Amino acid sequence: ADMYNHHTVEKKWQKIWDDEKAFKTENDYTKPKFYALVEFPYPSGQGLHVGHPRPYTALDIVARKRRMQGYNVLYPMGWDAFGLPTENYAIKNKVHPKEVTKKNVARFKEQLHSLGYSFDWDREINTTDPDYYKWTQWIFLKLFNAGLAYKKEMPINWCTSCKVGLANEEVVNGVCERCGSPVVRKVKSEWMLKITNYADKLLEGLNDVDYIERVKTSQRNWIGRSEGAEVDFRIKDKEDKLRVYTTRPDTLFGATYMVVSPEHPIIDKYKDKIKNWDAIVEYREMASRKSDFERTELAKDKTGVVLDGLTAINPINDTEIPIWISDYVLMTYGTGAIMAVPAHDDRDWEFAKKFSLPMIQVVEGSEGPVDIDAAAFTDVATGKMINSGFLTGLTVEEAKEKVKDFLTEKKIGNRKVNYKLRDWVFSRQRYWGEPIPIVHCDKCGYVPLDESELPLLLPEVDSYMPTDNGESPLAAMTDWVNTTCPCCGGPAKRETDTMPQWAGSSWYFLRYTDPTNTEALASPEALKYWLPVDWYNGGMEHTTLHLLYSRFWHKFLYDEGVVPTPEPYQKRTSHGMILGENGEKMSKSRGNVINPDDIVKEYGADTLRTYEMFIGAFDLSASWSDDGVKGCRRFLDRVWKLQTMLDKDNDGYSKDLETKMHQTIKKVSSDFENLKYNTAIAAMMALINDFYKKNSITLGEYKTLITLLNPVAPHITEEIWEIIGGEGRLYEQSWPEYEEAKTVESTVEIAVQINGKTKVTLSIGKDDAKDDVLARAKEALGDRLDGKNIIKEIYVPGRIVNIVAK
Ligand code: ANZ
Ligand code: ZN
Repeated sequence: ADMYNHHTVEKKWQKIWDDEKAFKTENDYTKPKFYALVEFPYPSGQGLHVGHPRPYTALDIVARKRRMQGYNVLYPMGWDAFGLPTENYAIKNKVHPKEVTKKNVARFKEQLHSLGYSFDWDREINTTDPDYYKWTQWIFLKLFNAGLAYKKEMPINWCTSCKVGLANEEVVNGVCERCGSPVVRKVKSEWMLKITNYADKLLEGLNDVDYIERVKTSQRNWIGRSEGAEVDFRIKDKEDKLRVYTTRPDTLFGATYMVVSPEHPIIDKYKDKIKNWDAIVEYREMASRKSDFERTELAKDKTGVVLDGLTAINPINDTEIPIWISDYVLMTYGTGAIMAVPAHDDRDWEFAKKFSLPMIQVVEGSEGPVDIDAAAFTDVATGKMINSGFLTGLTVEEAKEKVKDFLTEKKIGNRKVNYKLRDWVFSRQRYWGEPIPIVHCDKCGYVPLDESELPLLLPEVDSYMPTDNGESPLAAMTDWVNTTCPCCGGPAKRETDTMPQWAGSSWYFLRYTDPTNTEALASPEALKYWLPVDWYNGGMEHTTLHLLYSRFWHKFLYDEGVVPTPEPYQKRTSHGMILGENGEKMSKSRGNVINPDDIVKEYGADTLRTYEMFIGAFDLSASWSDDGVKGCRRFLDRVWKLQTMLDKDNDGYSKDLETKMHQTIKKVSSDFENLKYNTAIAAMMALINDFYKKNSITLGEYKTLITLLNPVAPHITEEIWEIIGGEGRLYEQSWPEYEEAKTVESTVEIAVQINGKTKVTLSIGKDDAKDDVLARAKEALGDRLDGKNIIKEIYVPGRIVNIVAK
């Protein structure tokens, strides 16, 4: 055979697959289904990154394999195309974001096409398409009508230079991640979604899905459910009470001071009574410049100021204790105030040490005395109560329950469950997003548009520049903004904020099931058949935002009767990053970015696919290696050259490789399902070494090999299939079967002895008959038996032949 030419072969098959609509998915409800999903990309100006093909190839492998196994497979692709980078590019280059998006999508699509993915391109979706975002808006209206969307004054991170609200993750060391300008807090009225109403359902649902453990754990931590109590502390000689949230009400006798957040309203209320007001103001100033993350970092040096003039009374023993303000207490969690128990809490301990505040030990370890002067004692599992009045002698768990009952009975507190999860800030003051379909009327308040008014199109604007006062560019479009109230017909104004990028991706997997439906986001039949997604793979960085948001929307739509399953995704896996050769993240500034186009050009798409699967364990990050790429190309060349040693007449397996064939089918089949693409490829590499060793391969062996390899390297294998006269197309063939019994080695090496001394070894079938084995043993001994008198012939099955002779 000629050298393998990836240029012609890959183009040829991509065209045939397109022409034949090879991977078009029908909604054929009679077949068993398999819905494979990868996170749709943001079509950035940089084009495809080598990180993209890793998950796309992995699920393409599974999709192709399942098709060969007779499943009706849905493996779709689309564009998550609203968002900031496109808008910023549009501003800078004075082009419409629509045009930018179109150009970027075309480039991405061409790149993905060149990699030979089996996506059904007839189901392509784009979140910026009005036929698509009509339904994003429709879901928002449903949320609004269900009372789950509301407007609220919120302090947001405001970049003074970009003039945009930033997410917490976008603020690094108090400055804007993008431009480095200082970020200030600005109070703005924002749309919020009540994801917190679904906190328990989002937690419980995790028990019913097959997500990798670290995804479940990080969702659980993000939701952060904790059980505790609220307790009221009286302020001495004042009317007010200071309410705290604690997960350790058992330690109430050990509370030696209180801490309130610098933003706590009690501070302003007693302004006149506070003697060190200047110090308080100064401290609050400083705290306002820090992010919540910086404030609560355990390692940081504790700071704070005492509220001079106010004290509190511990309700359990009527002791008077001081009240401090410190930034380690957040206004956004619990009640914004805590009772400090320095003997048993690490942060309180550090604070007490720094300001020489008293400590009272109230829990004792089972292993004798503990030194609370050296560190806080935080063990709850074995602890017993001491110095605690009616609680003394109880275990921590018993004491918790008893105090909770006591607090409830005396009406000075109650049981309380808290969550770390916050409501979802759903407004963006930007142009390139879905318009929020709400108008504001002075008489009627916030009024939703009628469903028939959707999609509410994004109007053309003169400038995409955000405004100085923090309003969206849409606010300048007075023609569009001024409208009539759907409720009373009076004058009203449209909402000018747009939705965040997370909106379109919160339900896109529903749309793929029925992407052109004009009556509904998808038909009930299509949803019933395809849901849940059987396997969803995506980045770890999307575990807490996208994955949680989309589960929230799905659960809401389930409660509304729109979707048939309580969970959107049955299985979730995650891939590791591909790093540069130096083991660092690929970036322009490091100059270590690999362009997938270059690899496809030089070595071919099949090589890139094989390499990205062979690079290492799928869930771990891996460093790029040019040698690794070349090695994978060599492997494919070797598969190609097997044509030169083909035994065309044998459509079965050769006897000596039969076990190996069955073993390889078994291993590759199961590895593909278990994210072990690298070991599957290694098994195929080992198999072809065996063909090279004997310089021959049967037709049956070759067909099986290329069928197994087809999901990884679809072009070269399809070409070989055609050359060796395979019937039809390779992608239409059945997945190879193996027999369990034939995966175990059936031949054994036995020793052939004369008078107990081994002379030769012999390869026999485990089940071969005794007479047959003895005959072959004597033949193998050749002239060694000449002139000898055989007395006895012994065969220990599968182990030894011993000829006793004189
Ligand atoms: C007294 C106490 C004693 C506490 C003890 C802990 C250990 P999780 O599990 O995260 O819910 N806390 C409450 N509100 C806070 C706020 N707004 N900012 C910072 N810390 C706050 O943690 C609950 C615990 O975190 C609460 O229980 C409280 O400290 C603190 F030995 O109360 B604890
Ligand atoms: Zn009105």
